[in-house]
Amino acid sequence: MIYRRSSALFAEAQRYIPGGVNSPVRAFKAVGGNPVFVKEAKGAYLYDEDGNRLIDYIASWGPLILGHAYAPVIEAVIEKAKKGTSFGMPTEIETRLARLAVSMVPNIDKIRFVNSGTEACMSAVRLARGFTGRDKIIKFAGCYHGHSDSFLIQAGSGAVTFGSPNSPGVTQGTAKDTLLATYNNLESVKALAAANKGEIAAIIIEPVAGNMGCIIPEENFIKGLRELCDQENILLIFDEVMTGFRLAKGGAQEVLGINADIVTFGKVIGGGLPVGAFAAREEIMGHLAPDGPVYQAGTLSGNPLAMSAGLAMLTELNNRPEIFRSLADKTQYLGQGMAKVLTDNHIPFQMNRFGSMISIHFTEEPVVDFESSAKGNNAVFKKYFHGMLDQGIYLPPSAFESYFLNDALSYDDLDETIAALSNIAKDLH
Ligand code: KE4
Repeated sequence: MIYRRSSALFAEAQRYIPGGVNSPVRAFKAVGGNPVFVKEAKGAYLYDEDGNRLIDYIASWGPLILGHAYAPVIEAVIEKAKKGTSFGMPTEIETRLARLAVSMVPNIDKIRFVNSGTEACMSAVRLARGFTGRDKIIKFAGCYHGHSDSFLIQAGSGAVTFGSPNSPGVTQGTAKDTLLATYNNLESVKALAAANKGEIAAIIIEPVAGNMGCIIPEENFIKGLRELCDQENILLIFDEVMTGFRLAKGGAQEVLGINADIVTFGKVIGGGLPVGAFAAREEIMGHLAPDGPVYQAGTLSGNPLAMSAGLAMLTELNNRPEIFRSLADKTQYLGQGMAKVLTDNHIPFQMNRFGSMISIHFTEEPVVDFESSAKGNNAVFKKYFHGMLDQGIYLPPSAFESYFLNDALSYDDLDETIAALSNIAKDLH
C-alpha cells in the first residue's frame, strides 16, 4: 500500500504538534514507520489520505463499538449541534444519560461526567482519598489509568517500597503515595497492604487489563482484591474505561460478578466524543462537590454534543445486549483463525482473549502480567504489524495494546484478516 500523502501530512504535523500527534501511541514509535493519516471512516473501515481502505481493529481505541459513523449517533449529534454546542449550565440530556448508565451498571447510585478516562480515574482517586482520609494508592505494573501524575509511576526498588516516577515532571512527592503491585499476584498486594496498614485509600485496577495487551484476571484474583479491600477498609476502583459498556451492559462488574466501590468509564460512554465518568454508591458520591468537600469540576463536563453521542450509543447497547455476545463470538472466530495460522507455521505465540478484547504476544510464555507481556518479541511484532497493514488490516501499533472489535465487522472481514496473516506468517520468525 502507498502512504505518500500520510507521510507528507506527518512531516507537516511535526512542525506544529509535538511528535506530529496529539497522543503518543499514534506516532508508530513502537513499530517504526510513519503513522497513517485517516480521512474518514464508516462501519468497520478506515479510509486513509492515500485512498487505502483499512479494516479497523482499534475503533478509536475502543469507543466505536458499533462501528464508525454509526447513523443514530451521528444524527443525534447533528440535531443537538443545531441547538447550541455548550452552555456551562445543567441540561436535561445529562440526566438522561446518567439515568441510563445507572440503570445498566450494577452497584452505582450516581455518576459524574468528565471529559476523558484520565480525568475519570484521577477524580476517582481524589474521591477515594477524600472519602477514606488516606493518601496512598496501589496500582498494578502495566495497567494504564491515563496520564495523571499519580499513575505515571514505575516499580520502586524493593517489593514493598513506594514507586518512582516514570516520567519527568512527576515529583517524588507524588510517587511516594503510589505503590506498585503485580497483576495476577495477590500476595504482592497483600504485602503492600501489610507494609502500609491503614494508609491505603484505594486499589485501582483494570479488571480485565488492556494496556499490556489483553491480560485476563486469574481465578480468584479480583475476588481476593475485593476481600482484602473489605478487610482493610480500602476502596476498590475498577478502571472500566476499556471494559465498561464493552464486555457487557454492566461491564466487568457484571461479567466477573464482583462489585467495585468506584467505577470509571470512558471511550464507549461518549460514543466517540470526549466523555469520561466515575460512579459509585451514594455514600461515596455524596462526598463530591457541590454536595461534599472533594472538589472536581470541568467547563465542558456533560457537554450536550458528547452527551447526545453517548446517549445514542448506550441506548443502542441497552436495547440490543445481544451485541456483546455477537462481538465475543466474532473475536473468538478471529482468534481461532489466527491461532491456527500461527500454529501451522510454528510461530511461538500467546493469544489472550476476553469478550471482544484480544491480543497476540510473540512469546512462548503465558502472558499474565507486565513482565511476561514485555517478553514478547517486538521485532516479530513489527513485521506482523506492517505485514498486516500492507494488506489493509489496521491493528494497534504497539504490542502493549488490545484489539477492539466493532459490531460492523463481518465474518468476511475476519476471514480477510486471517488470510492476510497467512500470507505473511512464513516471515514471522
Ligand atoms: P483517556 O484519558 O485516554 O481517555 O483514557 C485513559 C485510560 C484510562 N484507563 C484505561 C484502562 C485506558 O485504556 C485509558 C486509555 N487507553 C489508551 C489505549 N490503551 C488510549 C490511547 C491513547 O493513549 O491515545
